[in-house]
Amino acid sequence: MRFDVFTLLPEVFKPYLSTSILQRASQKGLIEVHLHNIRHWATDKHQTTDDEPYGGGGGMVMKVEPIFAAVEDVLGSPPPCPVILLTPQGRLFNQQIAEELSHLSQIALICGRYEGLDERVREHLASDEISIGDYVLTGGELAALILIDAISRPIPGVLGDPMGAQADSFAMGLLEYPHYTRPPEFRGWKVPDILLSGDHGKIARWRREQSLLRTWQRRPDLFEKATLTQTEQRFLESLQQSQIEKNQNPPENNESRD
Ligand code: 6GU
Repeated sequence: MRFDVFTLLPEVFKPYLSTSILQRASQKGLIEVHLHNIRHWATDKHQTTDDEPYGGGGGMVMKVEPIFAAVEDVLGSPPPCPVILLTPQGRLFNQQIAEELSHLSQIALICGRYEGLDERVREHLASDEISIGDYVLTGGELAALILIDAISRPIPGVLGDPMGAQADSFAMGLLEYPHYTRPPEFRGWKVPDILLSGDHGKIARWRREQSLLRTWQRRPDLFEKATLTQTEQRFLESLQQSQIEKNQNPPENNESRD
């Protein structure tokens, strides 16, 4: 998978990409991240990449020409791959989108900065727009890193454990079960006995039930898309039944936690 990132801040990508799993993925040739500084395609002597908005008002707008020049110079015209604009106005990124994009051989990412960018980039260069959540960042760089990370993980060989990415409960549409490692007791807080029992069948069942319980308590909205076995369906119904008996409903969503 090749990523071409167009940004005014290429240096912010390097520390994260040269660490741990993503670095190993690059060394193994599984991913390639090419960083392109949009400023190199600015044509005036001050290498201007932003300008005042037509119609007035505050803030600066990223200029259209350097972005087109950068993308067309690197990728050709028309680009042979999706060109994704990172913007809070895009469709909301999730695991399903990450997995779909992980099957592609190449993706271009354009990071907006300042208060905005010329609408013609959106209309005539980008083929997709993605947001990572309902909050506003100062630029698309962190969002691009998040996409690169989430899109790389499902690529075979990126995680050490070949089952790794599929076994993630989020990939299966649920929240993760609780994890523990040594010591078996810390400040009086014990690891659940079942995890020390050596009974792998029971452990697997406990984990699946914990995933269901957590999802039910914190993110019941995820059940709308998850596919459950009959046993899991029955476990969920027993949770609902015990809750009805206590006359208490699960939280609507995770905003009401804590
Ligand atoms: Cl992709 N960019 C910016 N600037 N802010 C965001 C975002 C992206 N996603 C959520 N907030």
